[in-house]
Amino acid sequence: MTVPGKKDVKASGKQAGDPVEMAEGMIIKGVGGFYEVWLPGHDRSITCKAKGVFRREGLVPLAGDRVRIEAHRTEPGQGFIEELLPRKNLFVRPPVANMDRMAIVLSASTPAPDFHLTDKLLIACELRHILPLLLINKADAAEPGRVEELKAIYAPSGYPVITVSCRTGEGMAELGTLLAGSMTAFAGQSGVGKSTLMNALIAESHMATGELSDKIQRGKHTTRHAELLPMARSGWLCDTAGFSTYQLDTVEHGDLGLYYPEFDLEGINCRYQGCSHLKEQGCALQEKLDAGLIPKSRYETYAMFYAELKERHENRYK
Ligand SMILES: Nc1nc2c(ncn2[C@@H]2O[C@H](COP(=O)(O)OP(=O)(O)OP(=O)(O)O)[C@@H](O)[C@H]2O)c(=O)[nH]1
Ligand SMILES: [Mg+2]
Ligand SMILES: [Zn+2]
Repeated sequence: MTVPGKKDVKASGKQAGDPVEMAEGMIIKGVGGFYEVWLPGHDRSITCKAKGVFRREGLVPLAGDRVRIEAHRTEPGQGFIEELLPRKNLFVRPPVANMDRMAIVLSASTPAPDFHLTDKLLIACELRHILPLLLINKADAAEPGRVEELKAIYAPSGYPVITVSCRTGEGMAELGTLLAGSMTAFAGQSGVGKSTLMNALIAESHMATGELSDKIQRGKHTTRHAELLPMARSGWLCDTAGFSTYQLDTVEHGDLGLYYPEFDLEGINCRYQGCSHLKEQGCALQEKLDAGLIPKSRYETYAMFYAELKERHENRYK
């Protein structure tokens, strides 16, 4: 990383000769109380600590956060985070902020897809106005028909589904074009190939990718912290381990169906007010399911999440 000349750090309104200067940047990594802050326009990052005031206010700076920093002229590369700028959205676990998109990665071979995780993540995206994208990876190692089978589950939702392979390069150009210019979090089970995909998408990478061990079917060098990586053209990719399990967000169980676009609950006009769409006779959604218009896997996760949210609601004061 290059050390900047004085001229390329924004004027702070402070006196000339002042040992500190102010700048705006974005946290690309936070480990052990040290934050790597990217300074756009300077083409470098600077290591910062958070001011004590954050701890007192219970604020935790996150990867993806836009911040104002105070940089020391005398100690190049070191500074303090002064202020967190307003967030567009955030995830607590994993801790990341300001994502535009989420790439949810599924494997067409091993490990077998976890539809509960996938559908929880899709709901999380809907709630935060983050654009989800489904990536069916390892197309090279798939049984015949498997990719089509997975595509058919998500096609009715209208979410973009792209088939890719890190081995053959299939779909990678299309993916790179789609993600250019945005901040994308990669999510999905361990071993589906998130780090490998990101490695292929960025010019230079410091990420470790693990060979899937036959015994435990898990990447050996599993990603352990959130880190934003710059793409060659423009945009950032966020590698994080925390999205390989995800706790369902709290939504009204009665509204859950609204987060499944293909249910089209406003369009079908279920005849019952407050229909759960699970057991009522003559329910319009169940008719759609019987007609094969709703993928079974999607309806199954709906039924499971509905029960979980209803129970959470009933126990909310306990
Ligand atoms: N056949 C095949 N193998 C792949 C492909 N992409 C990734 N892999 C392999 O899958 C294994 C796991 O890949 P990683 O990129 O480490 O997976 P990850 O999703 O980052 O895993 P965690 O960091 O543990 O969450 C590695 O052995 C990769 O070489 C692919 O397109 N085809
Ligand atoms: Mg990884
Ligand atoms: Zn209904």
